[in-house]
Amino acid sequence: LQGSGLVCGVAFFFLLPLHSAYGDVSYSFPEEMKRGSVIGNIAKDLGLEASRLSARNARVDTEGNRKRYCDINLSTGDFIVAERVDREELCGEKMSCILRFDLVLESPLELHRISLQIQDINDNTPIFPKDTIKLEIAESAFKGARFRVNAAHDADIGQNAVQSYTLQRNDHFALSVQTTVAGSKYGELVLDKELDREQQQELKLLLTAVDGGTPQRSGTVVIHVTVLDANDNAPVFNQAVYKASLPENSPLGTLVLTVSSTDADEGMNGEVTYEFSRMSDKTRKVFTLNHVTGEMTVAGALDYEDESKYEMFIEGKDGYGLSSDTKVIIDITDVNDNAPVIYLQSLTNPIPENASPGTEVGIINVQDRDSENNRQVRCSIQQNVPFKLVPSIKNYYSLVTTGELDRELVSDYNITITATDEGSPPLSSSKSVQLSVADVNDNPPVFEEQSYKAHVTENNNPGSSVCSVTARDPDWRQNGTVIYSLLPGEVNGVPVSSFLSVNGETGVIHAVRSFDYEQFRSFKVHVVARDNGSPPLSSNVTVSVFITDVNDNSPQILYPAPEGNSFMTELVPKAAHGGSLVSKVIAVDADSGQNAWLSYHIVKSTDPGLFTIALHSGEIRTQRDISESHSMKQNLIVSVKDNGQPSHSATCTMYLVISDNLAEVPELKDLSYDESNSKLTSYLIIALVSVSTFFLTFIIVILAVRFCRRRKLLFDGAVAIPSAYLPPNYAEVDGTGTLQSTYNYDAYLTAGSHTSNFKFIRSYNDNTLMLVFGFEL
Ligand SMILES: *[C@@H]1O[C@H](CO)[C@@H](O)[C@H](O)[C@H]1NC(C)=O
Ligand SMILES: *[C@@H]1O[C@H](CO)[C@@H](O)[C@H](O)[C@H]1NC(C)=O
Ligand SMILES: *[C@@H]1O[C@H](CO)[C@@H](O)[C@H](O)[C@H]1NC(C)=O
Ligand SMILES: CC(=O)N[C@H]1CO[C@H](CO)[C@@H](O)[C@@H]1O
Repeated sequence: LQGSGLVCGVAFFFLLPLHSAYGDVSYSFPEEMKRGSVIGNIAKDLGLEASRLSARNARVDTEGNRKRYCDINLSTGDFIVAERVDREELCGEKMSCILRFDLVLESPLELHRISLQIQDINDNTPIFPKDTIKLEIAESAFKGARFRVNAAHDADIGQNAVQSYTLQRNDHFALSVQTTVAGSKYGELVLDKELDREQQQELKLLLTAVDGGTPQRSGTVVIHVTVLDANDNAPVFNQAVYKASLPENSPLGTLVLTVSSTDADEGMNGEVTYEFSRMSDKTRKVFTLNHVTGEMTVAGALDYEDESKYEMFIEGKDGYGLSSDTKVIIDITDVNDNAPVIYLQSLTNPIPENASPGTEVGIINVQDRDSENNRQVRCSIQQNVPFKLVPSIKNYYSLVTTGELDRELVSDYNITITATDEGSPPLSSSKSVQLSVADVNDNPPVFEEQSYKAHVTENNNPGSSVCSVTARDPDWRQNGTVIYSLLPGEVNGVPVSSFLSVNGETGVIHAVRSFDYEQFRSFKVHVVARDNGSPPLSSNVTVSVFITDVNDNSPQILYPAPEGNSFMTELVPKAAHGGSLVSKVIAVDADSGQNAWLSYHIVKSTDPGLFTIALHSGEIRTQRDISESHSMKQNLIVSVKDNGQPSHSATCTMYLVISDNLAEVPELKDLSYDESNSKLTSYLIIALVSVSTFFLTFIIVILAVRFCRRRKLLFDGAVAIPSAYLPPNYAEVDGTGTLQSTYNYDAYLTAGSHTSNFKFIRSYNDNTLMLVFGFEL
């Protein structure tokens, strides 16, 4: 029952007074005293005899199996500390901590209660639950925000427990110490100045808790403040303006530049993505931007000539949409990618061949779309042409001639203009210009020969060709078209045109009439070759016509006179000896050469053998002596023959009278002379009359035709009279006997030879030739 009473005594500890009246004793003693420390003297306090304690077997009992914290010195009666007493262990946070003992004495049994109040000493320091306190505070926290810090714990109680806290000096936080309802104290960090994660990402604050004991004890903890990011920073580009220079024609995918920005924030707040903000559509097609890396690459064709500078803005945006932008300027540098282009602005084509050196033929413009050196263009043409390029203003060049042109040598030029720029590598282009040289009539026709000789046998057919002349003119078309004509002139007082005609186109020279070698043997004409240019150029050549003889004339016997006209008689002396010259036959032949080489023969004679005739001289000689037996009248028929092929001959009769006296000769008369004379006169009269009549008729016809034409004009005669139509240079000659107008035709020797000086009309009878000279009606 006592034991349980002691246990219960703990429960109503507060109710009991320390010094109870039942012989009990109370002590108060600090904890943690050394073993053997004397708490008090029980023997004295209880009034017991110390010497008897041992005898009475005094002992201190504790309840249960609790440790024996205290004991009694039996020899002195002192109540002493037997074991270390730790108040905190025994009583924790209880304000009152009382240990109860029983002092048991035997013989007689005596029981005394001893209560020992353990006094707290400041033997514990304030302790924070963890070594470090981690606090995460958003940087966006406002001033005044409070953050509670776990309280420090001190096992001691009362004044020895945590009394206050102190915070290490810092910029941002102040400490406010709070007391709970239970009375314990804790600290609160009060944000005194806003945090900036970007400035200071974490803070370490030393918080010290102190108790109220003496000596004072303290415990510290490190408050680790991590400043949490708030998206309070926009991305910031490293450069305000990015500049890059890029050659044109850079391949797709070429990296242009990389923009980068930093965002002081972290996490999503600091994750920057890039995109184009302000840019033209054109620019948009040419560049792409990697949203994550900020690499800008070429995505389209870059053409310096199209656009030499690109400007755009790139926006950098963080995860929560804060953004900023930067300007990007990209300069495209020129690459020599455009060949020069040659424009032919004007061209004089064809150029007349007489253009003087230095004549401007064309204007050329050269353009190169590149810039600077790449657009510096040099222009040239090939060497071997008489042209050059003269630089003019800007990129203009004049194409001028450098020398004389001669169409007859070179009529076409292929001028290749080459333009090369000064880029590296240089580009060039060329253009071919066709130039023709226009003809100028600068070449007179030139005869192939210095002079021409023609041989014509006489009695030729009118219209037969005599020879032909050819002249060449290297000029073009009409400037080189040669027309032949005869130079007017006279041969023996007769116009040359009555002898020859020339075909204006072919140069074939025709005889207009039959020539007679016996009339003239040669003549000269001048043939003019004239071109058709304007003005025309001409040259002339001499054509010598030699008429060759034909045996067309019979020998003509001059003596003796032809038969019938006179009876010439030669007297032969009777005494003539053989070999004496009797007479001579004289004959001539109009032909020449062999054709006129005459031989004489006696064809028939009265007394053959009496006379001989010299073969070539025609001298008639006696062969024998004349004798009486010979007949007085001797007739010789002499034939005179030329040597032509075939030969012609004439005969005559030589009357010889062998007599010494002329009176002996009978019947010598001459009648025919007068008769023929009067006949000739009457023929002449008739001829005169007919010519006069013809002439008169002719005049009348001309007048009539003229009159008719005028009437036609006046009265607008609708009736065409085909027969009255006459070609301008053609004269129809009325049939008045001499001309056969019934069947005449225009005997142009060559078709279309209107350029011939004359025409002739051939009558039905092929042998008669009429020449009609230029009567213009
Ligand atoms: C000029 O050039 C053209 C084509 O380039 C060619 O057909 C012609 O034969 C050339 N002419 C000359 C005279 O070289
Ligand atoms: C002939 O030459 C003249 C100048 O003398 C020129 O005007 C004309 O065009 C030339 N004719 C031809 C067909 O070339
Ligand atoms: C004929 O040619 C010569 C030189 O060849 C020239 O002197 C003369 O004037 C020319 N005659 C005519 C009529 O053209
Ligand atoms: C057991 C014990 O502590 N005895 C002590 C009691 O007191 C005397 C005198 O002070 C000591 O000598 C003993 O040793």
